[in-house]
Amino acid sequence: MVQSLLKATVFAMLAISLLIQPSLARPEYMKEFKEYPDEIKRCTLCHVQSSGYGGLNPFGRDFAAEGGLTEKLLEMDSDGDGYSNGAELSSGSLPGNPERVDGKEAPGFVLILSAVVLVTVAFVRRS
Ligand SMILES: [Ca+2]
Repeated sequence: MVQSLLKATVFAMLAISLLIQPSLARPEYMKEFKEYPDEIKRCTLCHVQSSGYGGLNPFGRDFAAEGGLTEKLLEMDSDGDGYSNGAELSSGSLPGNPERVDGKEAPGFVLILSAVVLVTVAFVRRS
């Protein structure tokens, strides 16, 4: 039983390390947003997930294309939800996620972790 649990733990750690990519968020970019509410100051401002997995969201791609927080970027509606990036930033909304209304993280990390736990439990039961 202990050996099975050890195998399952090693398997789970390997799975997590393969699924999670390092974050590409850079603190120097966040300096451009210092006048905005704290709710938007997170990796998911520009990335699909807080882990950096999934790449840039629509706002992150537009930010990169503009080379920074420009007036044009503030007037754009990167996520297509009908609100300009500037309006969303000022209200504490993430402009790269049309479903986000209060700055909550994307559920990606939780889903990945849940999948790893389920696979680990299945592995232990099979052993
Ligand atoms: Ca928008």
